[in-house]
Amino acid sequence: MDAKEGAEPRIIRLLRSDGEAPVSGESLSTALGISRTAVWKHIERLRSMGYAISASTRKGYSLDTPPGALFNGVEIAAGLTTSFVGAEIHFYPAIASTNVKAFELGRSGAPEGAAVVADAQTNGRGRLGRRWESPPGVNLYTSIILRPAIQPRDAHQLTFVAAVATAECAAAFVTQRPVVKWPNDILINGRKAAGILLEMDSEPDRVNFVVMGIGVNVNMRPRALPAPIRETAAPLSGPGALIDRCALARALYSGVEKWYKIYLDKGFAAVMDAWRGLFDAEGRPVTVTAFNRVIKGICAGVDADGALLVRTSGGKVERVVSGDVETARQ
Ligand code: BT5
Repeated sequence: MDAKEGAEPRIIRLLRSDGEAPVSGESLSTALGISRTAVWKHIERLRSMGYAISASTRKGYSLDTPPGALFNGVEIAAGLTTSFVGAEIHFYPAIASTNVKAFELGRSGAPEGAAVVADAQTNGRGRLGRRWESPPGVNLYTSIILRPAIQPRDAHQLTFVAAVATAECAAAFVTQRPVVKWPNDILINGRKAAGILLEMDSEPDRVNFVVMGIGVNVNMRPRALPAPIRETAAPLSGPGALIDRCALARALYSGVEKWYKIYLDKGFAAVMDAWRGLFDAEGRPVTVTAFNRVIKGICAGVDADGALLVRTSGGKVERVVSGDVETARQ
């Protein structure tokens, strides 16, 4: 486990703060308020994580690993500017599902904003027991614990918070305009670049915590995916230009914190205004599969509670709270 305010991200930050100049063990120990032996132990751990840190007895420590060259919790935390999202980062090279881990951490009292990140998931989950393809070395899989004082019936609203934050974050890394697909996908050029899985632990009248799981296809090439989704998935990065996953994770945490605060301070309507600006299916023919029912019609937008509205051929407007949508291409 790595924490933002833990010693190791701070050491990395300090070693990078003065260009190439070495930093003495003594100044690290003073800056961190820990003994020189403790500094040395942290340096050893950082080396074991893959950081190239050289030491000279006269000058001190130098770091030769450029920002973003490694993908781990220390590297994400070393440049993080949020106040609580990602303040505690639990990083795993491989894990069954970051959502499952975050749920366990939530149950054992992890604070709001604590995040789980994995380089690979062996059992990445989508909605309704579906699978989220999660190969190593290429994507971002993260789950954030939130503890909003809301009713369980309103918890689905946080899916829209996540979608706006993820789309806004994606927009900072790609030239194409990200689009949201109701209720939980982010599309680039009509292909799925990110998915959101919200899970909660609640009492009948209160939410104990929500796990906001976000999977982003960052550098994965679709040919790495199984055949059925090879045509429907896309990464954020274009050919030959990889995106720094640590920078993306930090941008995502900043976005989630920003939109979560807007949600708590200004209400769901403010989030939905932004979400509607990213939604392009209104007025287009849609086919919705919801609880084994298929509804065909024209998308009439999304109501104030985030339900999808579909005008069927008889003129009736159906309200859909959960389901999968296929939108005809324009
Ligand atoms: C989702 O479900 O889109 C939610 C995905 C959430 C994944 C994150 S990763 C971090 C956290 N930990 C987890 O275990 N999960 C969350 P849904 O709308 O049900 O879409 C699932 C469908 O998307 C699958 O049935 C496939 O068709 C397709 N799919 C699977 N993997 C994909 C990928 N990597 N990229 C694009 N599409 C994919």
